[in-house]
This record gives sequence, structure tokens and C-alpha cells, in this order.
Amino acid sequence: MSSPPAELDLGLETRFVGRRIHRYSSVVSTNAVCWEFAARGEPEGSVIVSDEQTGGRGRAGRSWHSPAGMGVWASVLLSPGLPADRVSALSIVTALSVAEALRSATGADVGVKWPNDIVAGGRKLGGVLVEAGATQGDPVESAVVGIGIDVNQTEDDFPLDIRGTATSLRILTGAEADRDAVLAAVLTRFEEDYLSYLNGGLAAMRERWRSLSATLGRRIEVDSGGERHAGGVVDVSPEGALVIEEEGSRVEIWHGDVTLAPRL
Ligand code: BT5
Repeated sequence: MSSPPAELDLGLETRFVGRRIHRYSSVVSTNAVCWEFAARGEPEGSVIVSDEQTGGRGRAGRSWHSPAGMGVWASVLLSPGLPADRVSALSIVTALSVAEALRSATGADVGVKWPNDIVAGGRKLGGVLVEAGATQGDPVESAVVGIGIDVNQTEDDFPLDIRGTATSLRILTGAEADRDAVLAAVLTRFEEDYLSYLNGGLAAMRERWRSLSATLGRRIEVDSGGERHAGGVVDVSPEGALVIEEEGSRVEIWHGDVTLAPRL
């Protein structure tokens, strides 16, 4: 494990999320460190945050660029006790929490893109990675929700492969932001939405998702595990699937990568 963490007190008024925050200067991945804490009996709601990740993870084995001091790279340990098939929708819940927290904290026009993206101006501002280990059983005992938010990068700070598709709060607002304040706002909002999801599923959130969706009504293409779909985005289902209209019928997509189709 990396050098010992410092404890960070953000003075949150949450019930459990962020009551304990372990801060590192550099780790491979905050999600990986969070799982190590979980194995040692760390309480639910504990957060791992790092200034830098050297092997930040995205979905499906992709990597997440996490340079030192420029973003919020954090993971929250949860004990959701949910059926396994309800865990992945936590990506939708979390992306929504992050987008709304960033809107209130910065005034930037931040939206969501199914399933796990936080977007602004057609570019990716952040991403969510929900992991529930294969050994977690059903109902799922532990899950780790990883949150990455680009805060203080300039265009030149992004590596070439994502320059042009990534953005940061600094690029959007013209000002540097305090990463701890961003983390505090996100964790506070996340706890509320997480509890709402545990109690009532996505029902209370679908309207908010529609209003912040960067793709609603737009024509998209989806690569869903090798299967390709194309159609207009209609909604997110109560279970968290993306609902599109494809050749006159409604199709639910459960996983995959969405790209906007070129405008005709
Ligand atoms: C995600 O994956 O968007 C999930 C990202 C989760 C990152 C957090 S940081 C804290 C925690 N610990 C971790 O190890 N991970 C989590 P996905 O939808 O697969 O998107 C990955 C793709 O986004 C990459 O293949 C790049 O194209 C792009 N990308 C990588 N780094 C980026 C960045 N910093 N900003 C914007 N786009 C990025």
C-alpha cells in the first residue's frame, strides 16, 4: 500500500458518507485502495481520495487520466444490501448527484450522459465507476463507487488522446476551484440520492435525469457488448436502462457506450 493516508475532515453534515476520509498523495487507484479498506472492516460511507492516481480505472479495462492536484479522484465504500441487478444503476444515481452538485457549486451547465458520464459542452467532465466484487453475493454486501472529476486542468494538461473530448471546471468557468469544496458538495448530494435510491429506486430521480440528460431527444449510436443500436433517446427506465426508439420500436439498453450520431 502507498504511504499512510492523512485524515481529512470536510465538516460534512452527512449521516455516514464522508464521515471518514482517508487522503493520499498518490495511489494506483482509489477504488483499489477502497477495497483494501473494505477487507479490513472499514465502515460504510468511508471515502478514499488521492491527489494523483497512477493507474486510475475506467470501465471495461479502460484507464482514467488522474494527474496530481488537478481533479477529484475519490471512492466511496457502500454496503447497499441490494439485489445484484440493482447495483449498476448506482452509476446513474452518482452521475446525477455529481452533475447537480457541480451545477450548484459552480453555475456551469453540467449534464449527464448514460450511464456514467458527467458532461459539459459536449465533452466529458467526469466519470463514475461502480464496482461490486464477484464475491459480494446477492444481495450485494459491499460496493465501491469511484468518482473522477476534472477540476483544474487547462486544455494542455489533457493527453492528446482525450484533448478535444475532455473538459474541466476551470475550462468551463475560467477559474480554478477548490477541490475539497467540490468533493464536499458532491459527497453531500450523493448521500441524499443514494438513500433515495435505496428507499425508492430511480423513481424520484428520473425527471431530474431527463432534465439534465445531454442526449434526450438526440439520435445516438450504442455499442452494447458488440451489438450495435442506433436511435433517438427517449428516457431512462425505472431500472436504469437507456430507452431508445429504434426503427419505430422502443429498445432498452442495459450496458454499453453511447456516442452522438452526427446531425443530419
Ligand atoms: C469512466 O470510465 O468514466 C469511469 C471513470 C472513473 C474514474 C474514477 S477516479 C476515482 C476512482 N478510482 C479509479 O480508479 N477510478 C475511479 P469510462 O466510461 O470507461 O471512460 C473512460 C474513458 O474516458 C477513457 O477511455 C478516455 O477516453 C476518457 N478519459 C480518461 N481520462 C479522462 C479524464 N480525466 N477526463 C475525461 N475523459 C477521460
